[in-house]
Amino acid sequence: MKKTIVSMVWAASLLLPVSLFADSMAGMNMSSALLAANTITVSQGYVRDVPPGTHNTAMFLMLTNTGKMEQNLIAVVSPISNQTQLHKTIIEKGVSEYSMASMRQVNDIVLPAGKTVAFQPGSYHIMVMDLTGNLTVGQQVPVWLIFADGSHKEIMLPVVKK
Ligand SMILES: [Cu+2]
Repeated sequence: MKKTIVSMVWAASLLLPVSLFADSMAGMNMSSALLAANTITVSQGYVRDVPPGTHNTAMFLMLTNTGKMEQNLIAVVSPISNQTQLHKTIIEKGVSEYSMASMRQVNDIVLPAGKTVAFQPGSYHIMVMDLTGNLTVGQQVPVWLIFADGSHKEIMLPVVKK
């Protein structure tokens, strides 16, 4: 959505006098520095190895928002899978002393400014469904993180046995 607005601003700037054009160029540079793809850093990421023939796995990572604006992760895409979802594991207290862990799909994950959000077992994870092939430990998997502001970040995550 924001990307469309940026393109419209860009198109409008072509019709403006030179001085205003220069101002809007400065604005463009600033907005590019504010894009999620340029302010989110990734660490400790991996794809969990699963036995051959398994259909699903999960990706885990730490996302740090180094910017001053909140960002939203809305989707993840990778060629190892036909479908990925953003999931959160929720521990639900039962009526007895037993609690049950269940996974719930979420539409987006908020990445607060200056904070690190951990995708780890028992919490947020990237659910990888319908694997297109078997995984190999040490294999480097290309992954695209897609943000609500229309920017994306391409990263490589290793397959790790956990
Ligand atoms: Cu899940």
